[in-house]
Amino acid sequence: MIDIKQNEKLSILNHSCAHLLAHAVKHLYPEAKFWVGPVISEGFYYDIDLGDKVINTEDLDAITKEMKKIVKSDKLIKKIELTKDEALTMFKEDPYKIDLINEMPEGEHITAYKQDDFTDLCKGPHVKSTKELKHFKLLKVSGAYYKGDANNKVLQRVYGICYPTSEELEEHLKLLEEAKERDHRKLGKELELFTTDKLVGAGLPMWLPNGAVVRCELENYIRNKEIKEGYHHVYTPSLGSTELYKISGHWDHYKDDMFPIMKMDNEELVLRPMNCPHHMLIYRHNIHSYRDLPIRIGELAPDFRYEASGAVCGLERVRQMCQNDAHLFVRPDQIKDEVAKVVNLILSVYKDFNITNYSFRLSLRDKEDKEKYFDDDKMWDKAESELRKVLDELNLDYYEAKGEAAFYGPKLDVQIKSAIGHDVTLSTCQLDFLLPERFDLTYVDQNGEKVRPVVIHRAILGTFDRFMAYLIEETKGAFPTWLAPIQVNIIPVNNEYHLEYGTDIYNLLKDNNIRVKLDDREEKLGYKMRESVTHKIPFALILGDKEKNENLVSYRKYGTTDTVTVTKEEFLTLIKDTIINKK
Ligand code: TSB
Ligand code: ZN
Repeated sequence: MIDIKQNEKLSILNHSCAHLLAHAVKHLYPEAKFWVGPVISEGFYYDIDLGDKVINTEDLDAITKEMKKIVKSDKLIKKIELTKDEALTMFKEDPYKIDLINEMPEGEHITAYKQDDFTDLCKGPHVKSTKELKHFKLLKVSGAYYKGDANNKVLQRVYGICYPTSEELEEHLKLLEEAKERDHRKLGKELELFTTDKLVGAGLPMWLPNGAVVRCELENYIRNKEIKEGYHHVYTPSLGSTELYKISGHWDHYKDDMFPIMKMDNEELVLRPMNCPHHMLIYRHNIHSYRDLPIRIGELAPDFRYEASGAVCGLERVRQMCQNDAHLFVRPDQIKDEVAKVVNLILSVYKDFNITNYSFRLSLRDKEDKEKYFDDDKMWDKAESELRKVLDELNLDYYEAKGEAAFYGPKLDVQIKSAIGHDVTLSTCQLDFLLPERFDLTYVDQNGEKVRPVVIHRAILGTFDRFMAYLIEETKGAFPTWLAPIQVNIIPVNNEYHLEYGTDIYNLLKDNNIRVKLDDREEKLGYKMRESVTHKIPFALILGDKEKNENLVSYRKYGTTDTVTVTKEEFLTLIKDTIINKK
């Protein structure tokens, strides 16, 4: 989907449309007061104070009608230049605008835009006439705190989108509709993959049996892949003492993202937000020689983060997650090779899942932000330039982002876009010179001296939670056969004659570790076939007289309309091959 903010022409159009919206609202609700109406990646919105009035869908229709009227009447949009005093006089009825004007520095060049009987404070630029705003749509309305502060009044935020042509608008609306269909929260419910319950809490989804099957496959898949790459897996506790996190630096730089302390007897415990400190201690448990490195410690580990309640989203952003985590303890001369191996592992996994739409982001610190980042410029400069150098040597296409690093070091993040447009990190590979220092980690080098290793933090699937959200949206819930909760759905044409044969096939497949279901309900064949499709089961087997008498099966693959008849042995070979080769 086009990022409206990144396109100058569309930005101007959408910004002008925000004014058009405010203009129409002012006609319908003369008492309305306006805060801001910015362009966003998805179009525009306007925050409006309507007293106690809450805008509903019918109101949106009425506002749309009024906007169309103004469009039709072809009002010229004129720029007005103002001094601060003139601006204060012009907007004296509008406390929010007065606020904005007062916040502007003295001598600031102020402009407003006027269209007929409506004038709004604005930097511009705008289109020339309201008639250019013909192809818009108001999308939704929600409450939004004034200045985003929960102590302030709730304003009505109306969202919309505008395009130069009706075709472009229609295309956009179609994509929006498709995205809604792909939303993992919707599909997760329909396919019974996960659920949430207020009694458990926000951001704490529960994986249902169907989802748990997929997760288990993912866990086995990545664990096996890592074992082949020389990783050793461990299990460590989800709790740690506050002391541990004071040593690691989490206490100083990550406390706000952690759940509060649990005090018991003389102990202070916290739920861990990351696994690094535990893994540092595992490394420290032994004495290491330079010959032992790299040491790769992996764990599928639960972590807990106090994500804002407004930010939690299905499985995509949760408060308890399970990381596909590992910490690699390497010698400085091994950094490049190990980062390369991590990148290759990411690429190989993406190939298996057919993930193609992503970008690499080099996440750097924000030098000014002393609270978020460990304060050691020398260390940061070294880590950032080292990681950048490695990425350049690997010829990786990446962009840089300031203020996105971890508190302990820079990251190579793999960014994807979720169905509802969130830009989120899936995989990550991070270079860290800090934690080895904080935990006094060493190995004995060739000269018998104790020296520091470097740590690479990495998560390939990120977390199983977020990866699952991504997979659901990418596959639209139609998982590849190797992951599907049910792989084969057996449908006897008529229970009376074909159930026994159906049961034989069921047992054959089950004995071969295929996840199979026998639909023995007294329902019509067509109904059962349709349901098989609704549940997105990769293979439906239809068993009637011919199949029973000749020891055959007829199968239909999800997403196709033709039925193929083969011997049951052939089918077994086919399905096993499909699963093993992740087809
Ligand atoms: C890779 N210490 C490192 C680790 O060794 C770490 O914790 N990195 S992280 O903070 O970037 O988290 C790893 C991955 O977890 C991210 O790349 C992202 O894919 C996933 N993740 C982060 N926060 C959440 C969340 N709230 N819900 C679901 N997944 C998340
Ligand atoms: Zn880590």
